[in-house]
Amino acid sequence: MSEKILVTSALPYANGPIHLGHLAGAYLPADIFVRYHRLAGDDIVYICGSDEHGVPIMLRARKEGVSPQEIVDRYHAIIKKSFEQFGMSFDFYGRTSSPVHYETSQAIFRKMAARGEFNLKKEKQLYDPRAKIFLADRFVRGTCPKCGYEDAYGDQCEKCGTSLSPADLINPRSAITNATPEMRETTHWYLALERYQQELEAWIDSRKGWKSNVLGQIKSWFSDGLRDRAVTRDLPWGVPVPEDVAREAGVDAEGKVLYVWFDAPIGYISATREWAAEQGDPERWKKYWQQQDTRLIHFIGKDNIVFHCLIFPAVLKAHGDFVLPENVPANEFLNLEGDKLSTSRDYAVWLHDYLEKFEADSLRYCLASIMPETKDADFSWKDFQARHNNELADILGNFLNRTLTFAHRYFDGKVPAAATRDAQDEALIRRLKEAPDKLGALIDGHQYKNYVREVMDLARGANKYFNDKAPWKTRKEAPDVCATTIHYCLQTAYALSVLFDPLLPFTGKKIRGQLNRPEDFSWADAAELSMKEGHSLNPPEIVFKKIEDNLIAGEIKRLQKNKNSTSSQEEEESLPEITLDDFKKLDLRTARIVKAERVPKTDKLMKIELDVGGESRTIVSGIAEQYEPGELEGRDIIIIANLKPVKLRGIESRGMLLSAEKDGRLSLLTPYARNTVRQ
Ligand code: B3M
Ligand code: ZN
Repeated sequence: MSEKILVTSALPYANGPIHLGHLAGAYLPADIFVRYHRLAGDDIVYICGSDEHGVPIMLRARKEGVSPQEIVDRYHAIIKKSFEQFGMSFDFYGRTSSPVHYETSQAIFRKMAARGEFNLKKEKQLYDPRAKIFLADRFVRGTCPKCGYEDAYGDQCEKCGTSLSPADLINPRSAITNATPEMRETTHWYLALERYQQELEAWIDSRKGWKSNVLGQIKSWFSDGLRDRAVTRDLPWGVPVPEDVAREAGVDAEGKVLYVWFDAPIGYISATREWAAEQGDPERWKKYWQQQDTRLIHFIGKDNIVFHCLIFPAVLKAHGDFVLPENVPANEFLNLEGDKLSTSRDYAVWLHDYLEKFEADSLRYCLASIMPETKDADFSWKDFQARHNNELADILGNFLNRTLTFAHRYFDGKVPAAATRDAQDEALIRRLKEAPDKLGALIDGHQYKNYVREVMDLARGANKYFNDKAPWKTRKEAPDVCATTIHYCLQTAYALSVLFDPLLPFTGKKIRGQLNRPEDFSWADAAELSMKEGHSLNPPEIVFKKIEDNLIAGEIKRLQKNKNSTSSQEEEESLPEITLDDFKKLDLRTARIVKAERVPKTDKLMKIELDVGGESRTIVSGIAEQYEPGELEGRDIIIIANLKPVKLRGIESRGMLLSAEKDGRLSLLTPYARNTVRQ
């Protein structure tokens, strides 16, 4: 029975190109899923678009001396084109600077305001008098009160990890103009998220088949307690707060816009509206968003979980009328040659660059094979080359080529007749009959790596069948058996073109071209043995040319250069040299963690009771996102014992624990003493 499915992929920010990490996270799995369900005959719509608001876009525009619209126009075009060339099969790729999006976001905001779903809060915020904008925490810099680092952000000190608010900073300055910010009063609308906690917990409990990495993050938000969240900002770029709503609330709407994470997910709805209008049926979007029999699935990266699993569902609930997601199969992150991707250091493989040198399907195959479904994964150029050469070319390509070449050389380029089947023929046919359901279930269950392994295994089995049947021998000794072998090899070649199609759409088309078969086919056709005796075949062509070492070496060299380089930002932050005397000022001591607990109403702070050589002391550290209290207690760590005490969230912190970043993760430094004295 056909299903009605609405699929979205996270809207990429239109202030830079797409890289491999984006593809492995929110885009490739979705495209495989959608392509499969289309072939399976389901009523599926795939929506995406550019996310064109937010402060980073504004800052980039300021840096380049152009308008934000010029930035988003540039990158919307680059992103859209590279997605098309990568085979992303969106039904509609929209953008959140479109008039339909403004109208849709404002209408949802208006209805929620009318239903009393917002709390209005007056607050004091830092204002940049030169840029004439209020500063989000991230855009205030200053000296960290804890460690004295002079480039701490308004929300966190990157050096000692302490979670801060702009008011904590010493000598605060605007990250945009360096001006000294002024404290000004402003009013914002807050989504009353707290009141939805119970309902959201029950809804999450009702979800089936959600990934543990997603549920884990959601549960930690629940245990911290959901708090109301501001859904408006004072910024010159964004969807304006509707004037009628502001007037009604007695607030001056001037310069107030919807928070980017309030309007962006609504971009899924507005893009579906634009799609429906393009279909000539403007109301058709409601069939997907406002009927409960829709399977709504959001494909995202793990950094977007809270917005898609808590905040956007709360908005949809608060508004009423909308379906909520069946699943949000968020992927983890993709690293690059063992290191974290870094767009600021250009330590990335950009999709539009890749496509100038390599085939889309080679990358689709490699990324799907290593997909970070439940844990971070690593892309390496050597592995990419190996998978292309040893699997795509040597297994799939080889089977196709030897089958078609044999059919042209000895059967006049036609499908030969099949005589009686033997056990090997039956076994192969059985695998073809079972494949559509088996592979379809893996894809529908978001097990993409398993799907890739199984479908390539089918190609391996086909090669084994060819070798075991040895048609080059039976051609002389038992021509009927030879004809049967090639007959079923051609059936298998067609089946593989269908079963690989969600993953390798360009290759699937090439194979069907060589088999002289139309592009009108369904998933179930893979099991139909539909290559008829006497059907004429087109001449064979190599489907996967090998990738040479020198091409890969060039890519690795480029990355190495960027890996070691530092971005201008990192150059600024590399610290000045110190002398031995400077170092001797540090009183480094080992300490045992006696007790650890999260500091209430903070995301990052942990209060830690220590035993420092018999003396008890308390420190506060920004490690609560990386560690659980329980796993810290009893551990020995190293602290700077003579750091000037500082009060954080009312707790006096006397010292600082030592930590370092390794493989993109925070690692606590711990003492290692040999048990025995070296002889
Ligand atoms: N643009 C964040 C990101 O690109 C954001 C996604 C919006 S999805 C509604 O990771
Ligand atoms: Zn600090």
